[in-house]
Formats: sequence, C-alpha cells, structure tokens
Amino acid sequence: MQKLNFAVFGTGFWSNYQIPGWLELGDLKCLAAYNRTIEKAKKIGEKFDIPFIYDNPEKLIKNHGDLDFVDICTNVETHLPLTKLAAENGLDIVCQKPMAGNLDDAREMLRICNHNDVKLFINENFRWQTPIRAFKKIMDSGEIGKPFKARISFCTAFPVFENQPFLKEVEHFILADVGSHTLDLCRFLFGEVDTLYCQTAKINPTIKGEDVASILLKMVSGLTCFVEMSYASRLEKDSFPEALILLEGSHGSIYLDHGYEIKITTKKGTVKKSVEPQIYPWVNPEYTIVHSSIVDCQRNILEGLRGNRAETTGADNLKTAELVWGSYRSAETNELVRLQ
Ligand code: 89V
Repeated sequence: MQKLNFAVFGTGFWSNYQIPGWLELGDLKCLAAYNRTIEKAKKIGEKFDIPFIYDNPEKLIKNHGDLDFVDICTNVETHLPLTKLAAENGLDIVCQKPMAGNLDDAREMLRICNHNDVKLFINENFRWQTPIRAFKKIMDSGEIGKPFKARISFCTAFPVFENQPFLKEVEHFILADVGSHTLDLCRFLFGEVDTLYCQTAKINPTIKGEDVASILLKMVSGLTCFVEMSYASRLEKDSFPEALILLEGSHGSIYLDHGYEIKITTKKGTVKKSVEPQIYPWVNPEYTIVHSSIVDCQRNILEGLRGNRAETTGADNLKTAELVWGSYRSAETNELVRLQ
C-alpha cells in the first residue's frame, strides 16, 4: 500500500486526537503542521514527531509538493479559505465538523473541491461509535419490527468551554457543534429528513450562542425523531459525551443507555448488551467514546482517499449541514422547515 503524506492545519485541542488517530492506521506520515500561533504548532510537532512546522499555510503547501492530503482542524470560519487553498493546489481534504460556519460556505467548499477535482471528507465521527454501529445492526435485523419513533439525547453539564474556550464566543453554538453530530446520527440511523421544527434557548449567561436545542424531525420514512441537546442540563447521571438513543418499533424497542449498554425489549422481555469501544492509550478519558471513534472514522476516510467508498464525504455532510442550518432557520422564524 502506498504511504500517504499529510499536513495538519490547526494544532488546538482536537489535533491531539486527530493526529494519533491517523497514526493508528499505519502507512501515513504527518509531514507538517500549521498553526497561526507557532508555539502551539511546535508543541504538537514535538509531541508527534512532525518534522516541519509553519505559521503560514501557503508556505507549508508551497514547500511540500509531496503531500497527499491536508487535515483541517482549525476554527470553523477558516474551513472555507483553507479548503480553497488546498484544493487549488490539488490536495485532497479532510475537514473537521462543523463543515462550515454557514450553509453558503459549506456549498462553496464542495463546489471548489469538485471544480478542482479533489476529494473532500468531513471528520464526522459520532456515527462511527461502536455502540451506535451495534445499535444500527440490531435495528436493521428487524428484531423490533418497523421503527416509528425515536429520541436522540445529548444533554449534559460538562464544562466544554474549559477545553474549547472559543466555543463561548461563537454566535451559533450547540446546533452547530453538537447538532452536527446528533443530526448526522439521525440521518445515519433513520435516513433523510422531510420536515423539521426547532426551538433553542440560551441558559448560560456567559456565552454568546445558544446552549439548548430541541428538534422534532419527520423522516422521509415516516418515523418521527426528537433530537435534544443541552450543555445546561444538571442530571442525576451526566452522560457526556455519550448520545443516548431510544427507538421504538412495532415489535419492541432499543435503548442505548449510559455506559455503552444497549437494551432490547420485546414481548419476551429485555436483553442487555454491553458494547465497549476500543480504548487507545492517547484518548482523553473524559472523551473516550468520541476519541476512539476518530480512528474508525479516519479508517473509512482513508478508504475514500485511496479511491474507495467513504461515508462522510463533503456531499454527504452537506445534507447534515442543511439540517443544522434548517434548525436555526426554524428556531428564528418559529416555523416548520421542509427539507425535501
Ligand atoms: O465532537 C465535538 O465536537 C465535541 C463533543 C464534545 C460534542 O464531542 O464538541
């Protein structure tokens, strides 16, 4: 297998997990890292033995004609300009979620990549979590009959701003940051969306954006799905960073509970299965399931980079972005938004 060389753009919190995720897959070399604050890039360079460090992305690309792709994990407003830079230089792109800071930018990223004939993938990892893959398998087995109703919850009081302080300043917070994941889960499990209605709230007075969102979706299949997310929820058991999912079907239900436990209930009773993720030594224990799923997501993207099918392409993730920005529109206008 041909070894692929890549550069990482952005050496903040997520690069500590994105880079070792790639290195788990073998046949990959991180040649260079860029960050606008060079000291941060140097730190990550030392940690992961990256030979070339830059505070100028143009220079990085100019100096490294041997790159195969770039992994963009900078703040969201730079996703479009960095995608443009990489695409115009013929490099394939892997970009952190949310894809862009608005729908026009997301569409433009896709257009630029198509125009320059380079591949674009979004590092959307929640759908790669081991319990969620197991959940889908059980659903697809038909054991609970025809699904008609679901609920996806990501409600927590986890102090997310300690690791990602910039999230305090963003105008669009929870729908963009967490909704990108939960709405993508909805599409992954239940297919495309017909209509949605959303309400948001800001509970934490020290942040700029919304920290609570409730969305009711009607899927093309007819199933209704309630998606709720909150960083203002002080609950008996904090489930961060797990998404809890309940699905009801004509013959029973499936519940993905805290601690990676799946409960299948039919007329015969309830069967419990524990679906633990693989734990890598470099994961942050507060984010285990999310960081572990990075490897499976990147393995699939690597397939895509090598010319095979991958799930979280730019074109696919644009549909998730349409749900995120459709939810903002619904909350703003207090109206139902039609997707199809
Ligand atoms: O993946 C993310 O963007 C993180 C979360 C904690 C939701 O996993 O913000």
